[in-house]
Amino acid sequence: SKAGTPTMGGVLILLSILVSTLLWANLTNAYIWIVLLIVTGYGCIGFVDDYLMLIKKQNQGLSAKTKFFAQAALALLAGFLLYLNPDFDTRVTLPFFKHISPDLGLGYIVFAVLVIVGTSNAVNLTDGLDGLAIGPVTIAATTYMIFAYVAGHARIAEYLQITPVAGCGEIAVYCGALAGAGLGFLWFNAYPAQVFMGDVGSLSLGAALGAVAVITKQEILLVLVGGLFVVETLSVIFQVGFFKLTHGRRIFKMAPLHHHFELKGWPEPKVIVRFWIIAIALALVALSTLKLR
Ligand code: 57M
Repeated sequence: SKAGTPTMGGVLILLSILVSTLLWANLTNAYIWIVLLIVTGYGCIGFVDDYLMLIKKQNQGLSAKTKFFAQAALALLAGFLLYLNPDFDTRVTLPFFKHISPDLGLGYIVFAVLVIVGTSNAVNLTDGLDGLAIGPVTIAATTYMIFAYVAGHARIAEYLQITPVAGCGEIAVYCGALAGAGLGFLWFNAYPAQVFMGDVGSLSLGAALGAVAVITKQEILLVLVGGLFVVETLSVIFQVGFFKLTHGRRIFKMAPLHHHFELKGWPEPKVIVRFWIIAIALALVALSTLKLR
């Protein structure tokens, strides 16, 4: 029933993010260029993938291997650029524990790659029902807008005892651009969708959230803020693992998880809105870590 719905709406999301950030962020800030590199680079990977499938009418876009290597290479570059910044802290922040923050040193680059590539693919897996990905992406971007502002403000960061990151307040502008672009897209992607975002949108938005989590030093918290993406991804991992182990049996009617509920008979809008409710609740719990520690 969805055949014929235009896709690659992610191009519009990206343009909106780029224009807003270039207009309103401080362009002498290195973090801004790193997040722009990530969102544009992953957008290009997604664009090529969509282009091959839609316009060239190939059955498959980029191979999984090529896509993964391109994603990893870009994330590696971003991780390396962050590592080169003498002010950047290679300790990882653990939510709820203010005194435990393991220093990964050079290993932080690999950690950043895992966060960015993982989030990119998790958002891509979630993007299978109208508004299901863009809603939680917008919620997560708004949450990180607050974290970025707080971490970039020395006095507030000290008061809340969170890791201060000099210059990261500018990332709040970028998160605002992500959230605004997300809301604008949701207008048209809301059920019944007039447009899908395509890989150009899902891969780049996921990577953008991963990069923001790394820069604001709230990396592990992304598991909570983006909990919905994590659960969708785990549903696929468990489903495929169980299927292989048991030679054909399944845990869910179908993975990713949203298909399971659809097959149980929930109407599509019900699955979507309930998943949004969970995303909002998780974002609120994540925000509570500013005080609960
Ligand atoms: C992309 N793409 C959507 C749209 C969107 C390993 C396996 C879990 C992989 C997974 C997969 O291929 N995931 C990646 C999912 C597709 O949406 C397009 O893709 C873009 C995002 N990359 O922007 O352009 C379809 O999703 C629907 N859609 C909407 N509204 C939206 O706003 O309705 C998307 C956005 C669209 C549209 O129908 O065409 C997708 O789902 O294909 N594979 C799966 O998800 C498949 N699961 C599966 O095979 N499960 C097995 C495995 C895990 C063992 C199982 O459980 O047994 C499902 N894919 C589909 N139908 N299409 C199966 C059911």
